[in-house]
Amino acid sequence: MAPLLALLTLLLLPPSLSLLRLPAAFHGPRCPHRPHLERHPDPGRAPGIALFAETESPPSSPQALAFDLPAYLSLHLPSVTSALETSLADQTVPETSTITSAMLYSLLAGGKRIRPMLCLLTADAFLRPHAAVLPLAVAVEMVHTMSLIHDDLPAMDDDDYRRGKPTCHKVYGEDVAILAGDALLSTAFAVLAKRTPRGEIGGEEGGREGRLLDAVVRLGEAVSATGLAGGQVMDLQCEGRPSAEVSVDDLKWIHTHKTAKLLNICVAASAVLSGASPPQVRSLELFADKVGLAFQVADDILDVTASSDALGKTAGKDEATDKATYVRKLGLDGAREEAERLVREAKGHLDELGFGGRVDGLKAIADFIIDRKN
Ligand code: GRG
Repeated sequence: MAPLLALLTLLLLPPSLSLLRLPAAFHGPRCPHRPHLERHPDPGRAPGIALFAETESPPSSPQALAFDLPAYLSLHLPSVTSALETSLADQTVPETSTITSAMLYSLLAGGKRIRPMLCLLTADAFLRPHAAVLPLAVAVEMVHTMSLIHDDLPAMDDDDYRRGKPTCHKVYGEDVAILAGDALLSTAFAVLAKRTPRGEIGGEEGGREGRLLDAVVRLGEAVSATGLAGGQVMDLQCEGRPSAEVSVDDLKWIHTHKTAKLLNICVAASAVLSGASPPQVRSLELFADKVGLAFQVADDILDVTASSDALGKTAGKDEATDKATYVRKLGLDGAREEAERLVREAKGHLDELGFGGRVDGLKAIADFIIDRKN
């Protein structure tokens, strides 16, 4: 219990950031069917980052019990947090204080840090040092944070709360929030390309720059029309249709692109930088694609079973907006079975690597993704 309390204290340390209020100016395309929702969480809490400490019941599968994820986090999360905290140091001058403050506000607002952990756990599976993949971990968290900032904008999901705090545009205005997202996205590529220590990259010595280039390309593709951006557009289009007209295949396409692609790049690029062979990278991609879908099924379940306070964002929103979800399509029990099936199959792809216990951390995080409380 003591290590869990220590971890909770560590994770809840607030960043000391100034909250500037600036005028909003945004004229993006409107999407229909977005009634304003009144329910919202208590802005004083930042539950996202405390998830492992707050988990009330132990994870259900024996795999998760075998690997001590909270202990792993307490050991390795500080290096990620500190890399995120210092990631904008070279961009921070008096003239940039507004935008860097908005970027850091969202980047350090909390969050489960699942994506950075996937990067580190993949390097562990290949017995490689974290140094090679830490810039990748920072880069994917920057891209993820950008996607949350943009997702919360009035032109998209129109949310007031994220990670238990007012959304970036509520604090800084839509104009600055859009630009903060843009800057996080482009900085992610700069961090990955510039800060990855060449000497720590795995594989043949002559192939290291090529491996880094491969990782950069994968990150670009993950955000492209066949990645996050395309998945989000399809999601917006489906939101405008009655949920009965949206098929399970549509949902699968949306979430494979909108959610799974970013998890895919975490493990695939980390494996590439760790010296993995193409078949090994492929097994990890299949793992991440299934975990990514399971993640979304779990999100849909939480939307109807958890409170806004526990989620750190508005709960019950899917139901209120007649959004097509796995719960609507499969029922609550069917959605739970689907999540379990996906995670079971995902773990099967890890076993293809023949790494034995070295993939237990990745298995534990897959279990956590469907057992989580927020
Ligand atoms: C601007 C090029 C460009 C792309 C962005 C807005 C957008 C396009 C995509 C939306 C992507 C999105 C918000 C996907 C949802 C992914 C998801 C399940 C988020 C929640 O992840 P958690 O639970 O969040 O890991 P925390 O806060 O814990 O990090």
